[in-house]
Amino acid sequence: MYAQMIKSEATQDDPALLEAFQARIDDNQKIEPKDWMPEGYRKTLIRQIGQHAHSEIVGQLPEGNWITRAPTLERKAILLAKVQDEAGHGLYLYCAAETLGVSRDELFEMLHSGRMKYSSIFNYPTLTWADMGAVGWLVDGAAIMNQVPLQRTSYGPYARAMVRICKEESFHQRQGYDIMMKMCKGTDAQKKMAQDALNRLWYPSLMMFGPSDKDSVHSEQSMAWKIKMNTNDELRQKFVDQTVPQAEYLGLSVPDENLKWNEEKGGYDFSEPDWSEFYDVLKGNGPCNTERLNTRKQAWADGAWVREGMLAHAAKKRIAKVAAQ
Ligand code: FAQ
Repeated sequence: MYAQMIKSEATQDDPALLEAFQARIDDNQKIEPKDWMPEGYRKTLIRQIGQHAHSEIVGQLPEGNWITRAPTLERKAILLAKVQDEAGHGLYLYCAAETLGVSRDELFEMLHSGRMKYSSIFNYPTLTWADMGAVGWLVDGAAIMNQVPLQRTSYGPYARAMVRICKEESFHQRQGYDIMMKMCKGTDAQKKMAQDALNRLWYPSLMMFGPSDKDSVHSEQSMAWKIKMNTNDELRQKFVDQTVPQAEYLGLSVPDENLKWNEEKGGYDFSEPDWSEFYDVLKGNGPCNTERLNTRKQAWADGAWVREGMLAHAAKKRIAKVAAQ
């Protein structure tokens, strides 16, 4: 792998290679780990896939908060399964990133030192059981809207990981909506709780798609390379158009007085999120940034004995193998 990387760096500026690479992308061919790729393509993928993997892992925390407090045994089992699925998604994605020549230890180090991000949404707290409904409905709903197109992304291992992830995210979204339905058909207090969850999580969910297109740094190049299939605003619009009728069905109101169907564009007009809040959360100043990162760092420290044990076991086996030769 290292030799291959050195070789690819030496040929980075070769216009013929770059042209042939772009032609493969334009022809919808998949790029596989051993294929030549521009360094920028490789780095962008590590950034996006790594950030995505971290989001799945950190994303377990707001829901993990409610496993011990789920209202019934059935709800607890469903939530537990969902949170375990998210761990699995993180693992597929770390594996996909590793095929690009970065190690899992390096990815964790970058998360823990703040050099790599995870989705802004997970820096908000989950205050009531209704938040479990709203996270499934809105957060998984937004994740699916973004990830279904990524099944066609140009990098083979990422596209294939997305296929399974999307199937599981659909189940997650349905279970979230099911919780919202129960709450909305329940007592006045339960419906109020559901409305409160929607009020708090609506704009953070819209932020999941990233800054508006005019402020997106990576979209243009990532779309040319088919690392991203849509712009941030395109997906945000699709999400609003899909979600507003679902809120209406629940009898809930979306907390946006500018929300209005626009016949001409065939979609809703809606208020932009507060982008200063978004950038502030990215800088580490969201309500839960410190708590989330500290929890992950603690988990890494707590797992040190497992890693050390496994390395010692592998070393022992290696010595035994050499001795037997
Ligand atoms: N949060 O130039 P762009 C899930 C950063 S999975 C934090 O537009 P790009 C499952 C961006 O990194 C959710 N940072 O960036 C689940 C860049 O900064 P950088 C995660 C954000 O990459 C559900 C800067 O802003 N999904 O939820 C965010 O082209 C329930 C400029 O932005 C994925 O990761 C943000 N929201 O577009 C788990 C999907 N938005 O890196 C548990 C794959 C932007 O230069 C419970 N990723 N930034 O320092 C993508 O599609 C893209 O990376 C975007 C951002 C669309 C997120």
